[in-house]
Amino acid sequence: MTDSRPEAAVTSLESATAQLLSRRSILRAGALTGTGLVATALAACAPAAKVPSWTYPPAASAPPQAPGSALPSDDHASHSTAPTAAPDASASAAPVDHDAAALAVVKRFLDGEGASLEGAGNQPIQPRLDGSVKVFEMTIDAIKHRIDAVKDPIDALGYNGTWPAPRIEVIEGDTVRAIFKNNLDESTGVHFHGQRLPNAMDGVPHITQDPIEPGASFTYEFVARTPGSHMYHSHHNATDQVGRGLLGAFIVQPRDPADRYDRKYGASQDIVWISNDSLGGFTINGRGFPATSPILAHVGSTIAIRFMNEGSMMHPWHLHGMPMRVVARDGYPLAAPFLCDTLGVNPGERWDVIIDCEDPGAWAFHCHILPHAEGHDGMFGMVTALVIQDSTTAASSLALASTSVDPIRSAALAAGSTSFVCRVHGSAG
Ligand SMILES: [Cu+2]
Repeated sequence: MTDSRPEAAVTSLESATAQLLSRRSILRAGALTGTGLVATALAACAPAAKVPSWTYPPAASAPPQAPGSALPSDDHASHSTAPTAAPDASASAAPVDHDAAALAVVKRFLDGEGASLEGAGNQPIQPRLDGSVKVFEMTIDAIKHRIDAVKDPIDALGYNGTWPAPRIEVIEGDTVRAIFKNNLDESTGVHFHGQRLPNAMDGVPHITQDPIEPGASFTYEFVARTPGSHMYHSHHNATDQVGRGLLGAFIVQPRDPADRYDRKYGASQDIVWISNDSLGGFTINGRGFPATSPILAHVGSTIAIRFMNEGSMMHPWHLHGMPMRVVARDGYPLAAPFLCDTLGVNPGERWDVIIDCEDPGAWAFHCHILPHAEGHDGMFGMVTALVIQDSTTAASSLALASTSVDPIRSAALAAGSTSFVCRVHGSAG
């Protein structure tokens, strides 16, 4: 997206990220106290709160509930109310300390956990030019990948060593040559999903080509004639290989600059958001909350998000606070863009949305299949936040950078949230 993100926006994002990192380093000492810090924060801000009844699904020992019975309510402890559905292994009795667990994971997000991890995927890759041909040299490797900073690294796969793969971006009409060297101990094939391709370049082993054997290479060459948001991924043993990370974004910018999102909609950020739901659980760009990246913007700015689903389940993406304007499906501009706040994205689909960042604050942005996003230990998986700062907040955030007030907290505070003031007490003020 380098040619569609104004320098100012990039600088702002990097500055904000730097603040997060700065704050994280300051907080590291606090983190050493572990649950003691959390307990202190909770004790400092929740003395008068009534302990709520827990209405999440029942304990396994709960008796079946008669059909038509009332739903659990605050008047019933969870162990006395039971839906008729079979107990889910992830459901449980009231957690020992839900608030502490939920707070701890949010603190990790505020501390900038995602930015602290090495091996970020979805980074732009620059081609080598062979005359006018844009050449991308790719390897296919077994890698160790971190979903977050706490879980053990997992045995994953990556193009050029990352999950998601490097983000390939070209211009409509470019000739693309992508050379894939297979360093795996199994065969594979690479499909450019959404492109109108010469059949021999379609990347389906035994249909259009022989498998790319271990140690071998295959060169895909085609004219990028289908503009929009597309993907590339394995098309061989794909449940496993894509599930383990052989996936990436392939963006074809329209030939006419006036049709690109920065010019067409005034988008100052063009964000690729690839979901997956296999190895490593529910992920956005290869990370699970709290290691997902927040989206940082300013009041009055406009951003574009390209949802891409490389998983095997539908995910309805829900933005709090303001609508999304849906402008393209599978790379094709919609004749009639529409507004929504929840957008289902099926496996293989790409949906592009434009968001006018009107209201300051830290707005949750998550999959609304709740078992993909939040449980009794707090939020996880497919969750991040759209953080919108107004100009005053942005200025104060910069001014207070040395005291480690981060953009997320600043935006939340400026928008009137008291939760962060209290709950993160002791970590940054
Ligand atoms: Cu989901």
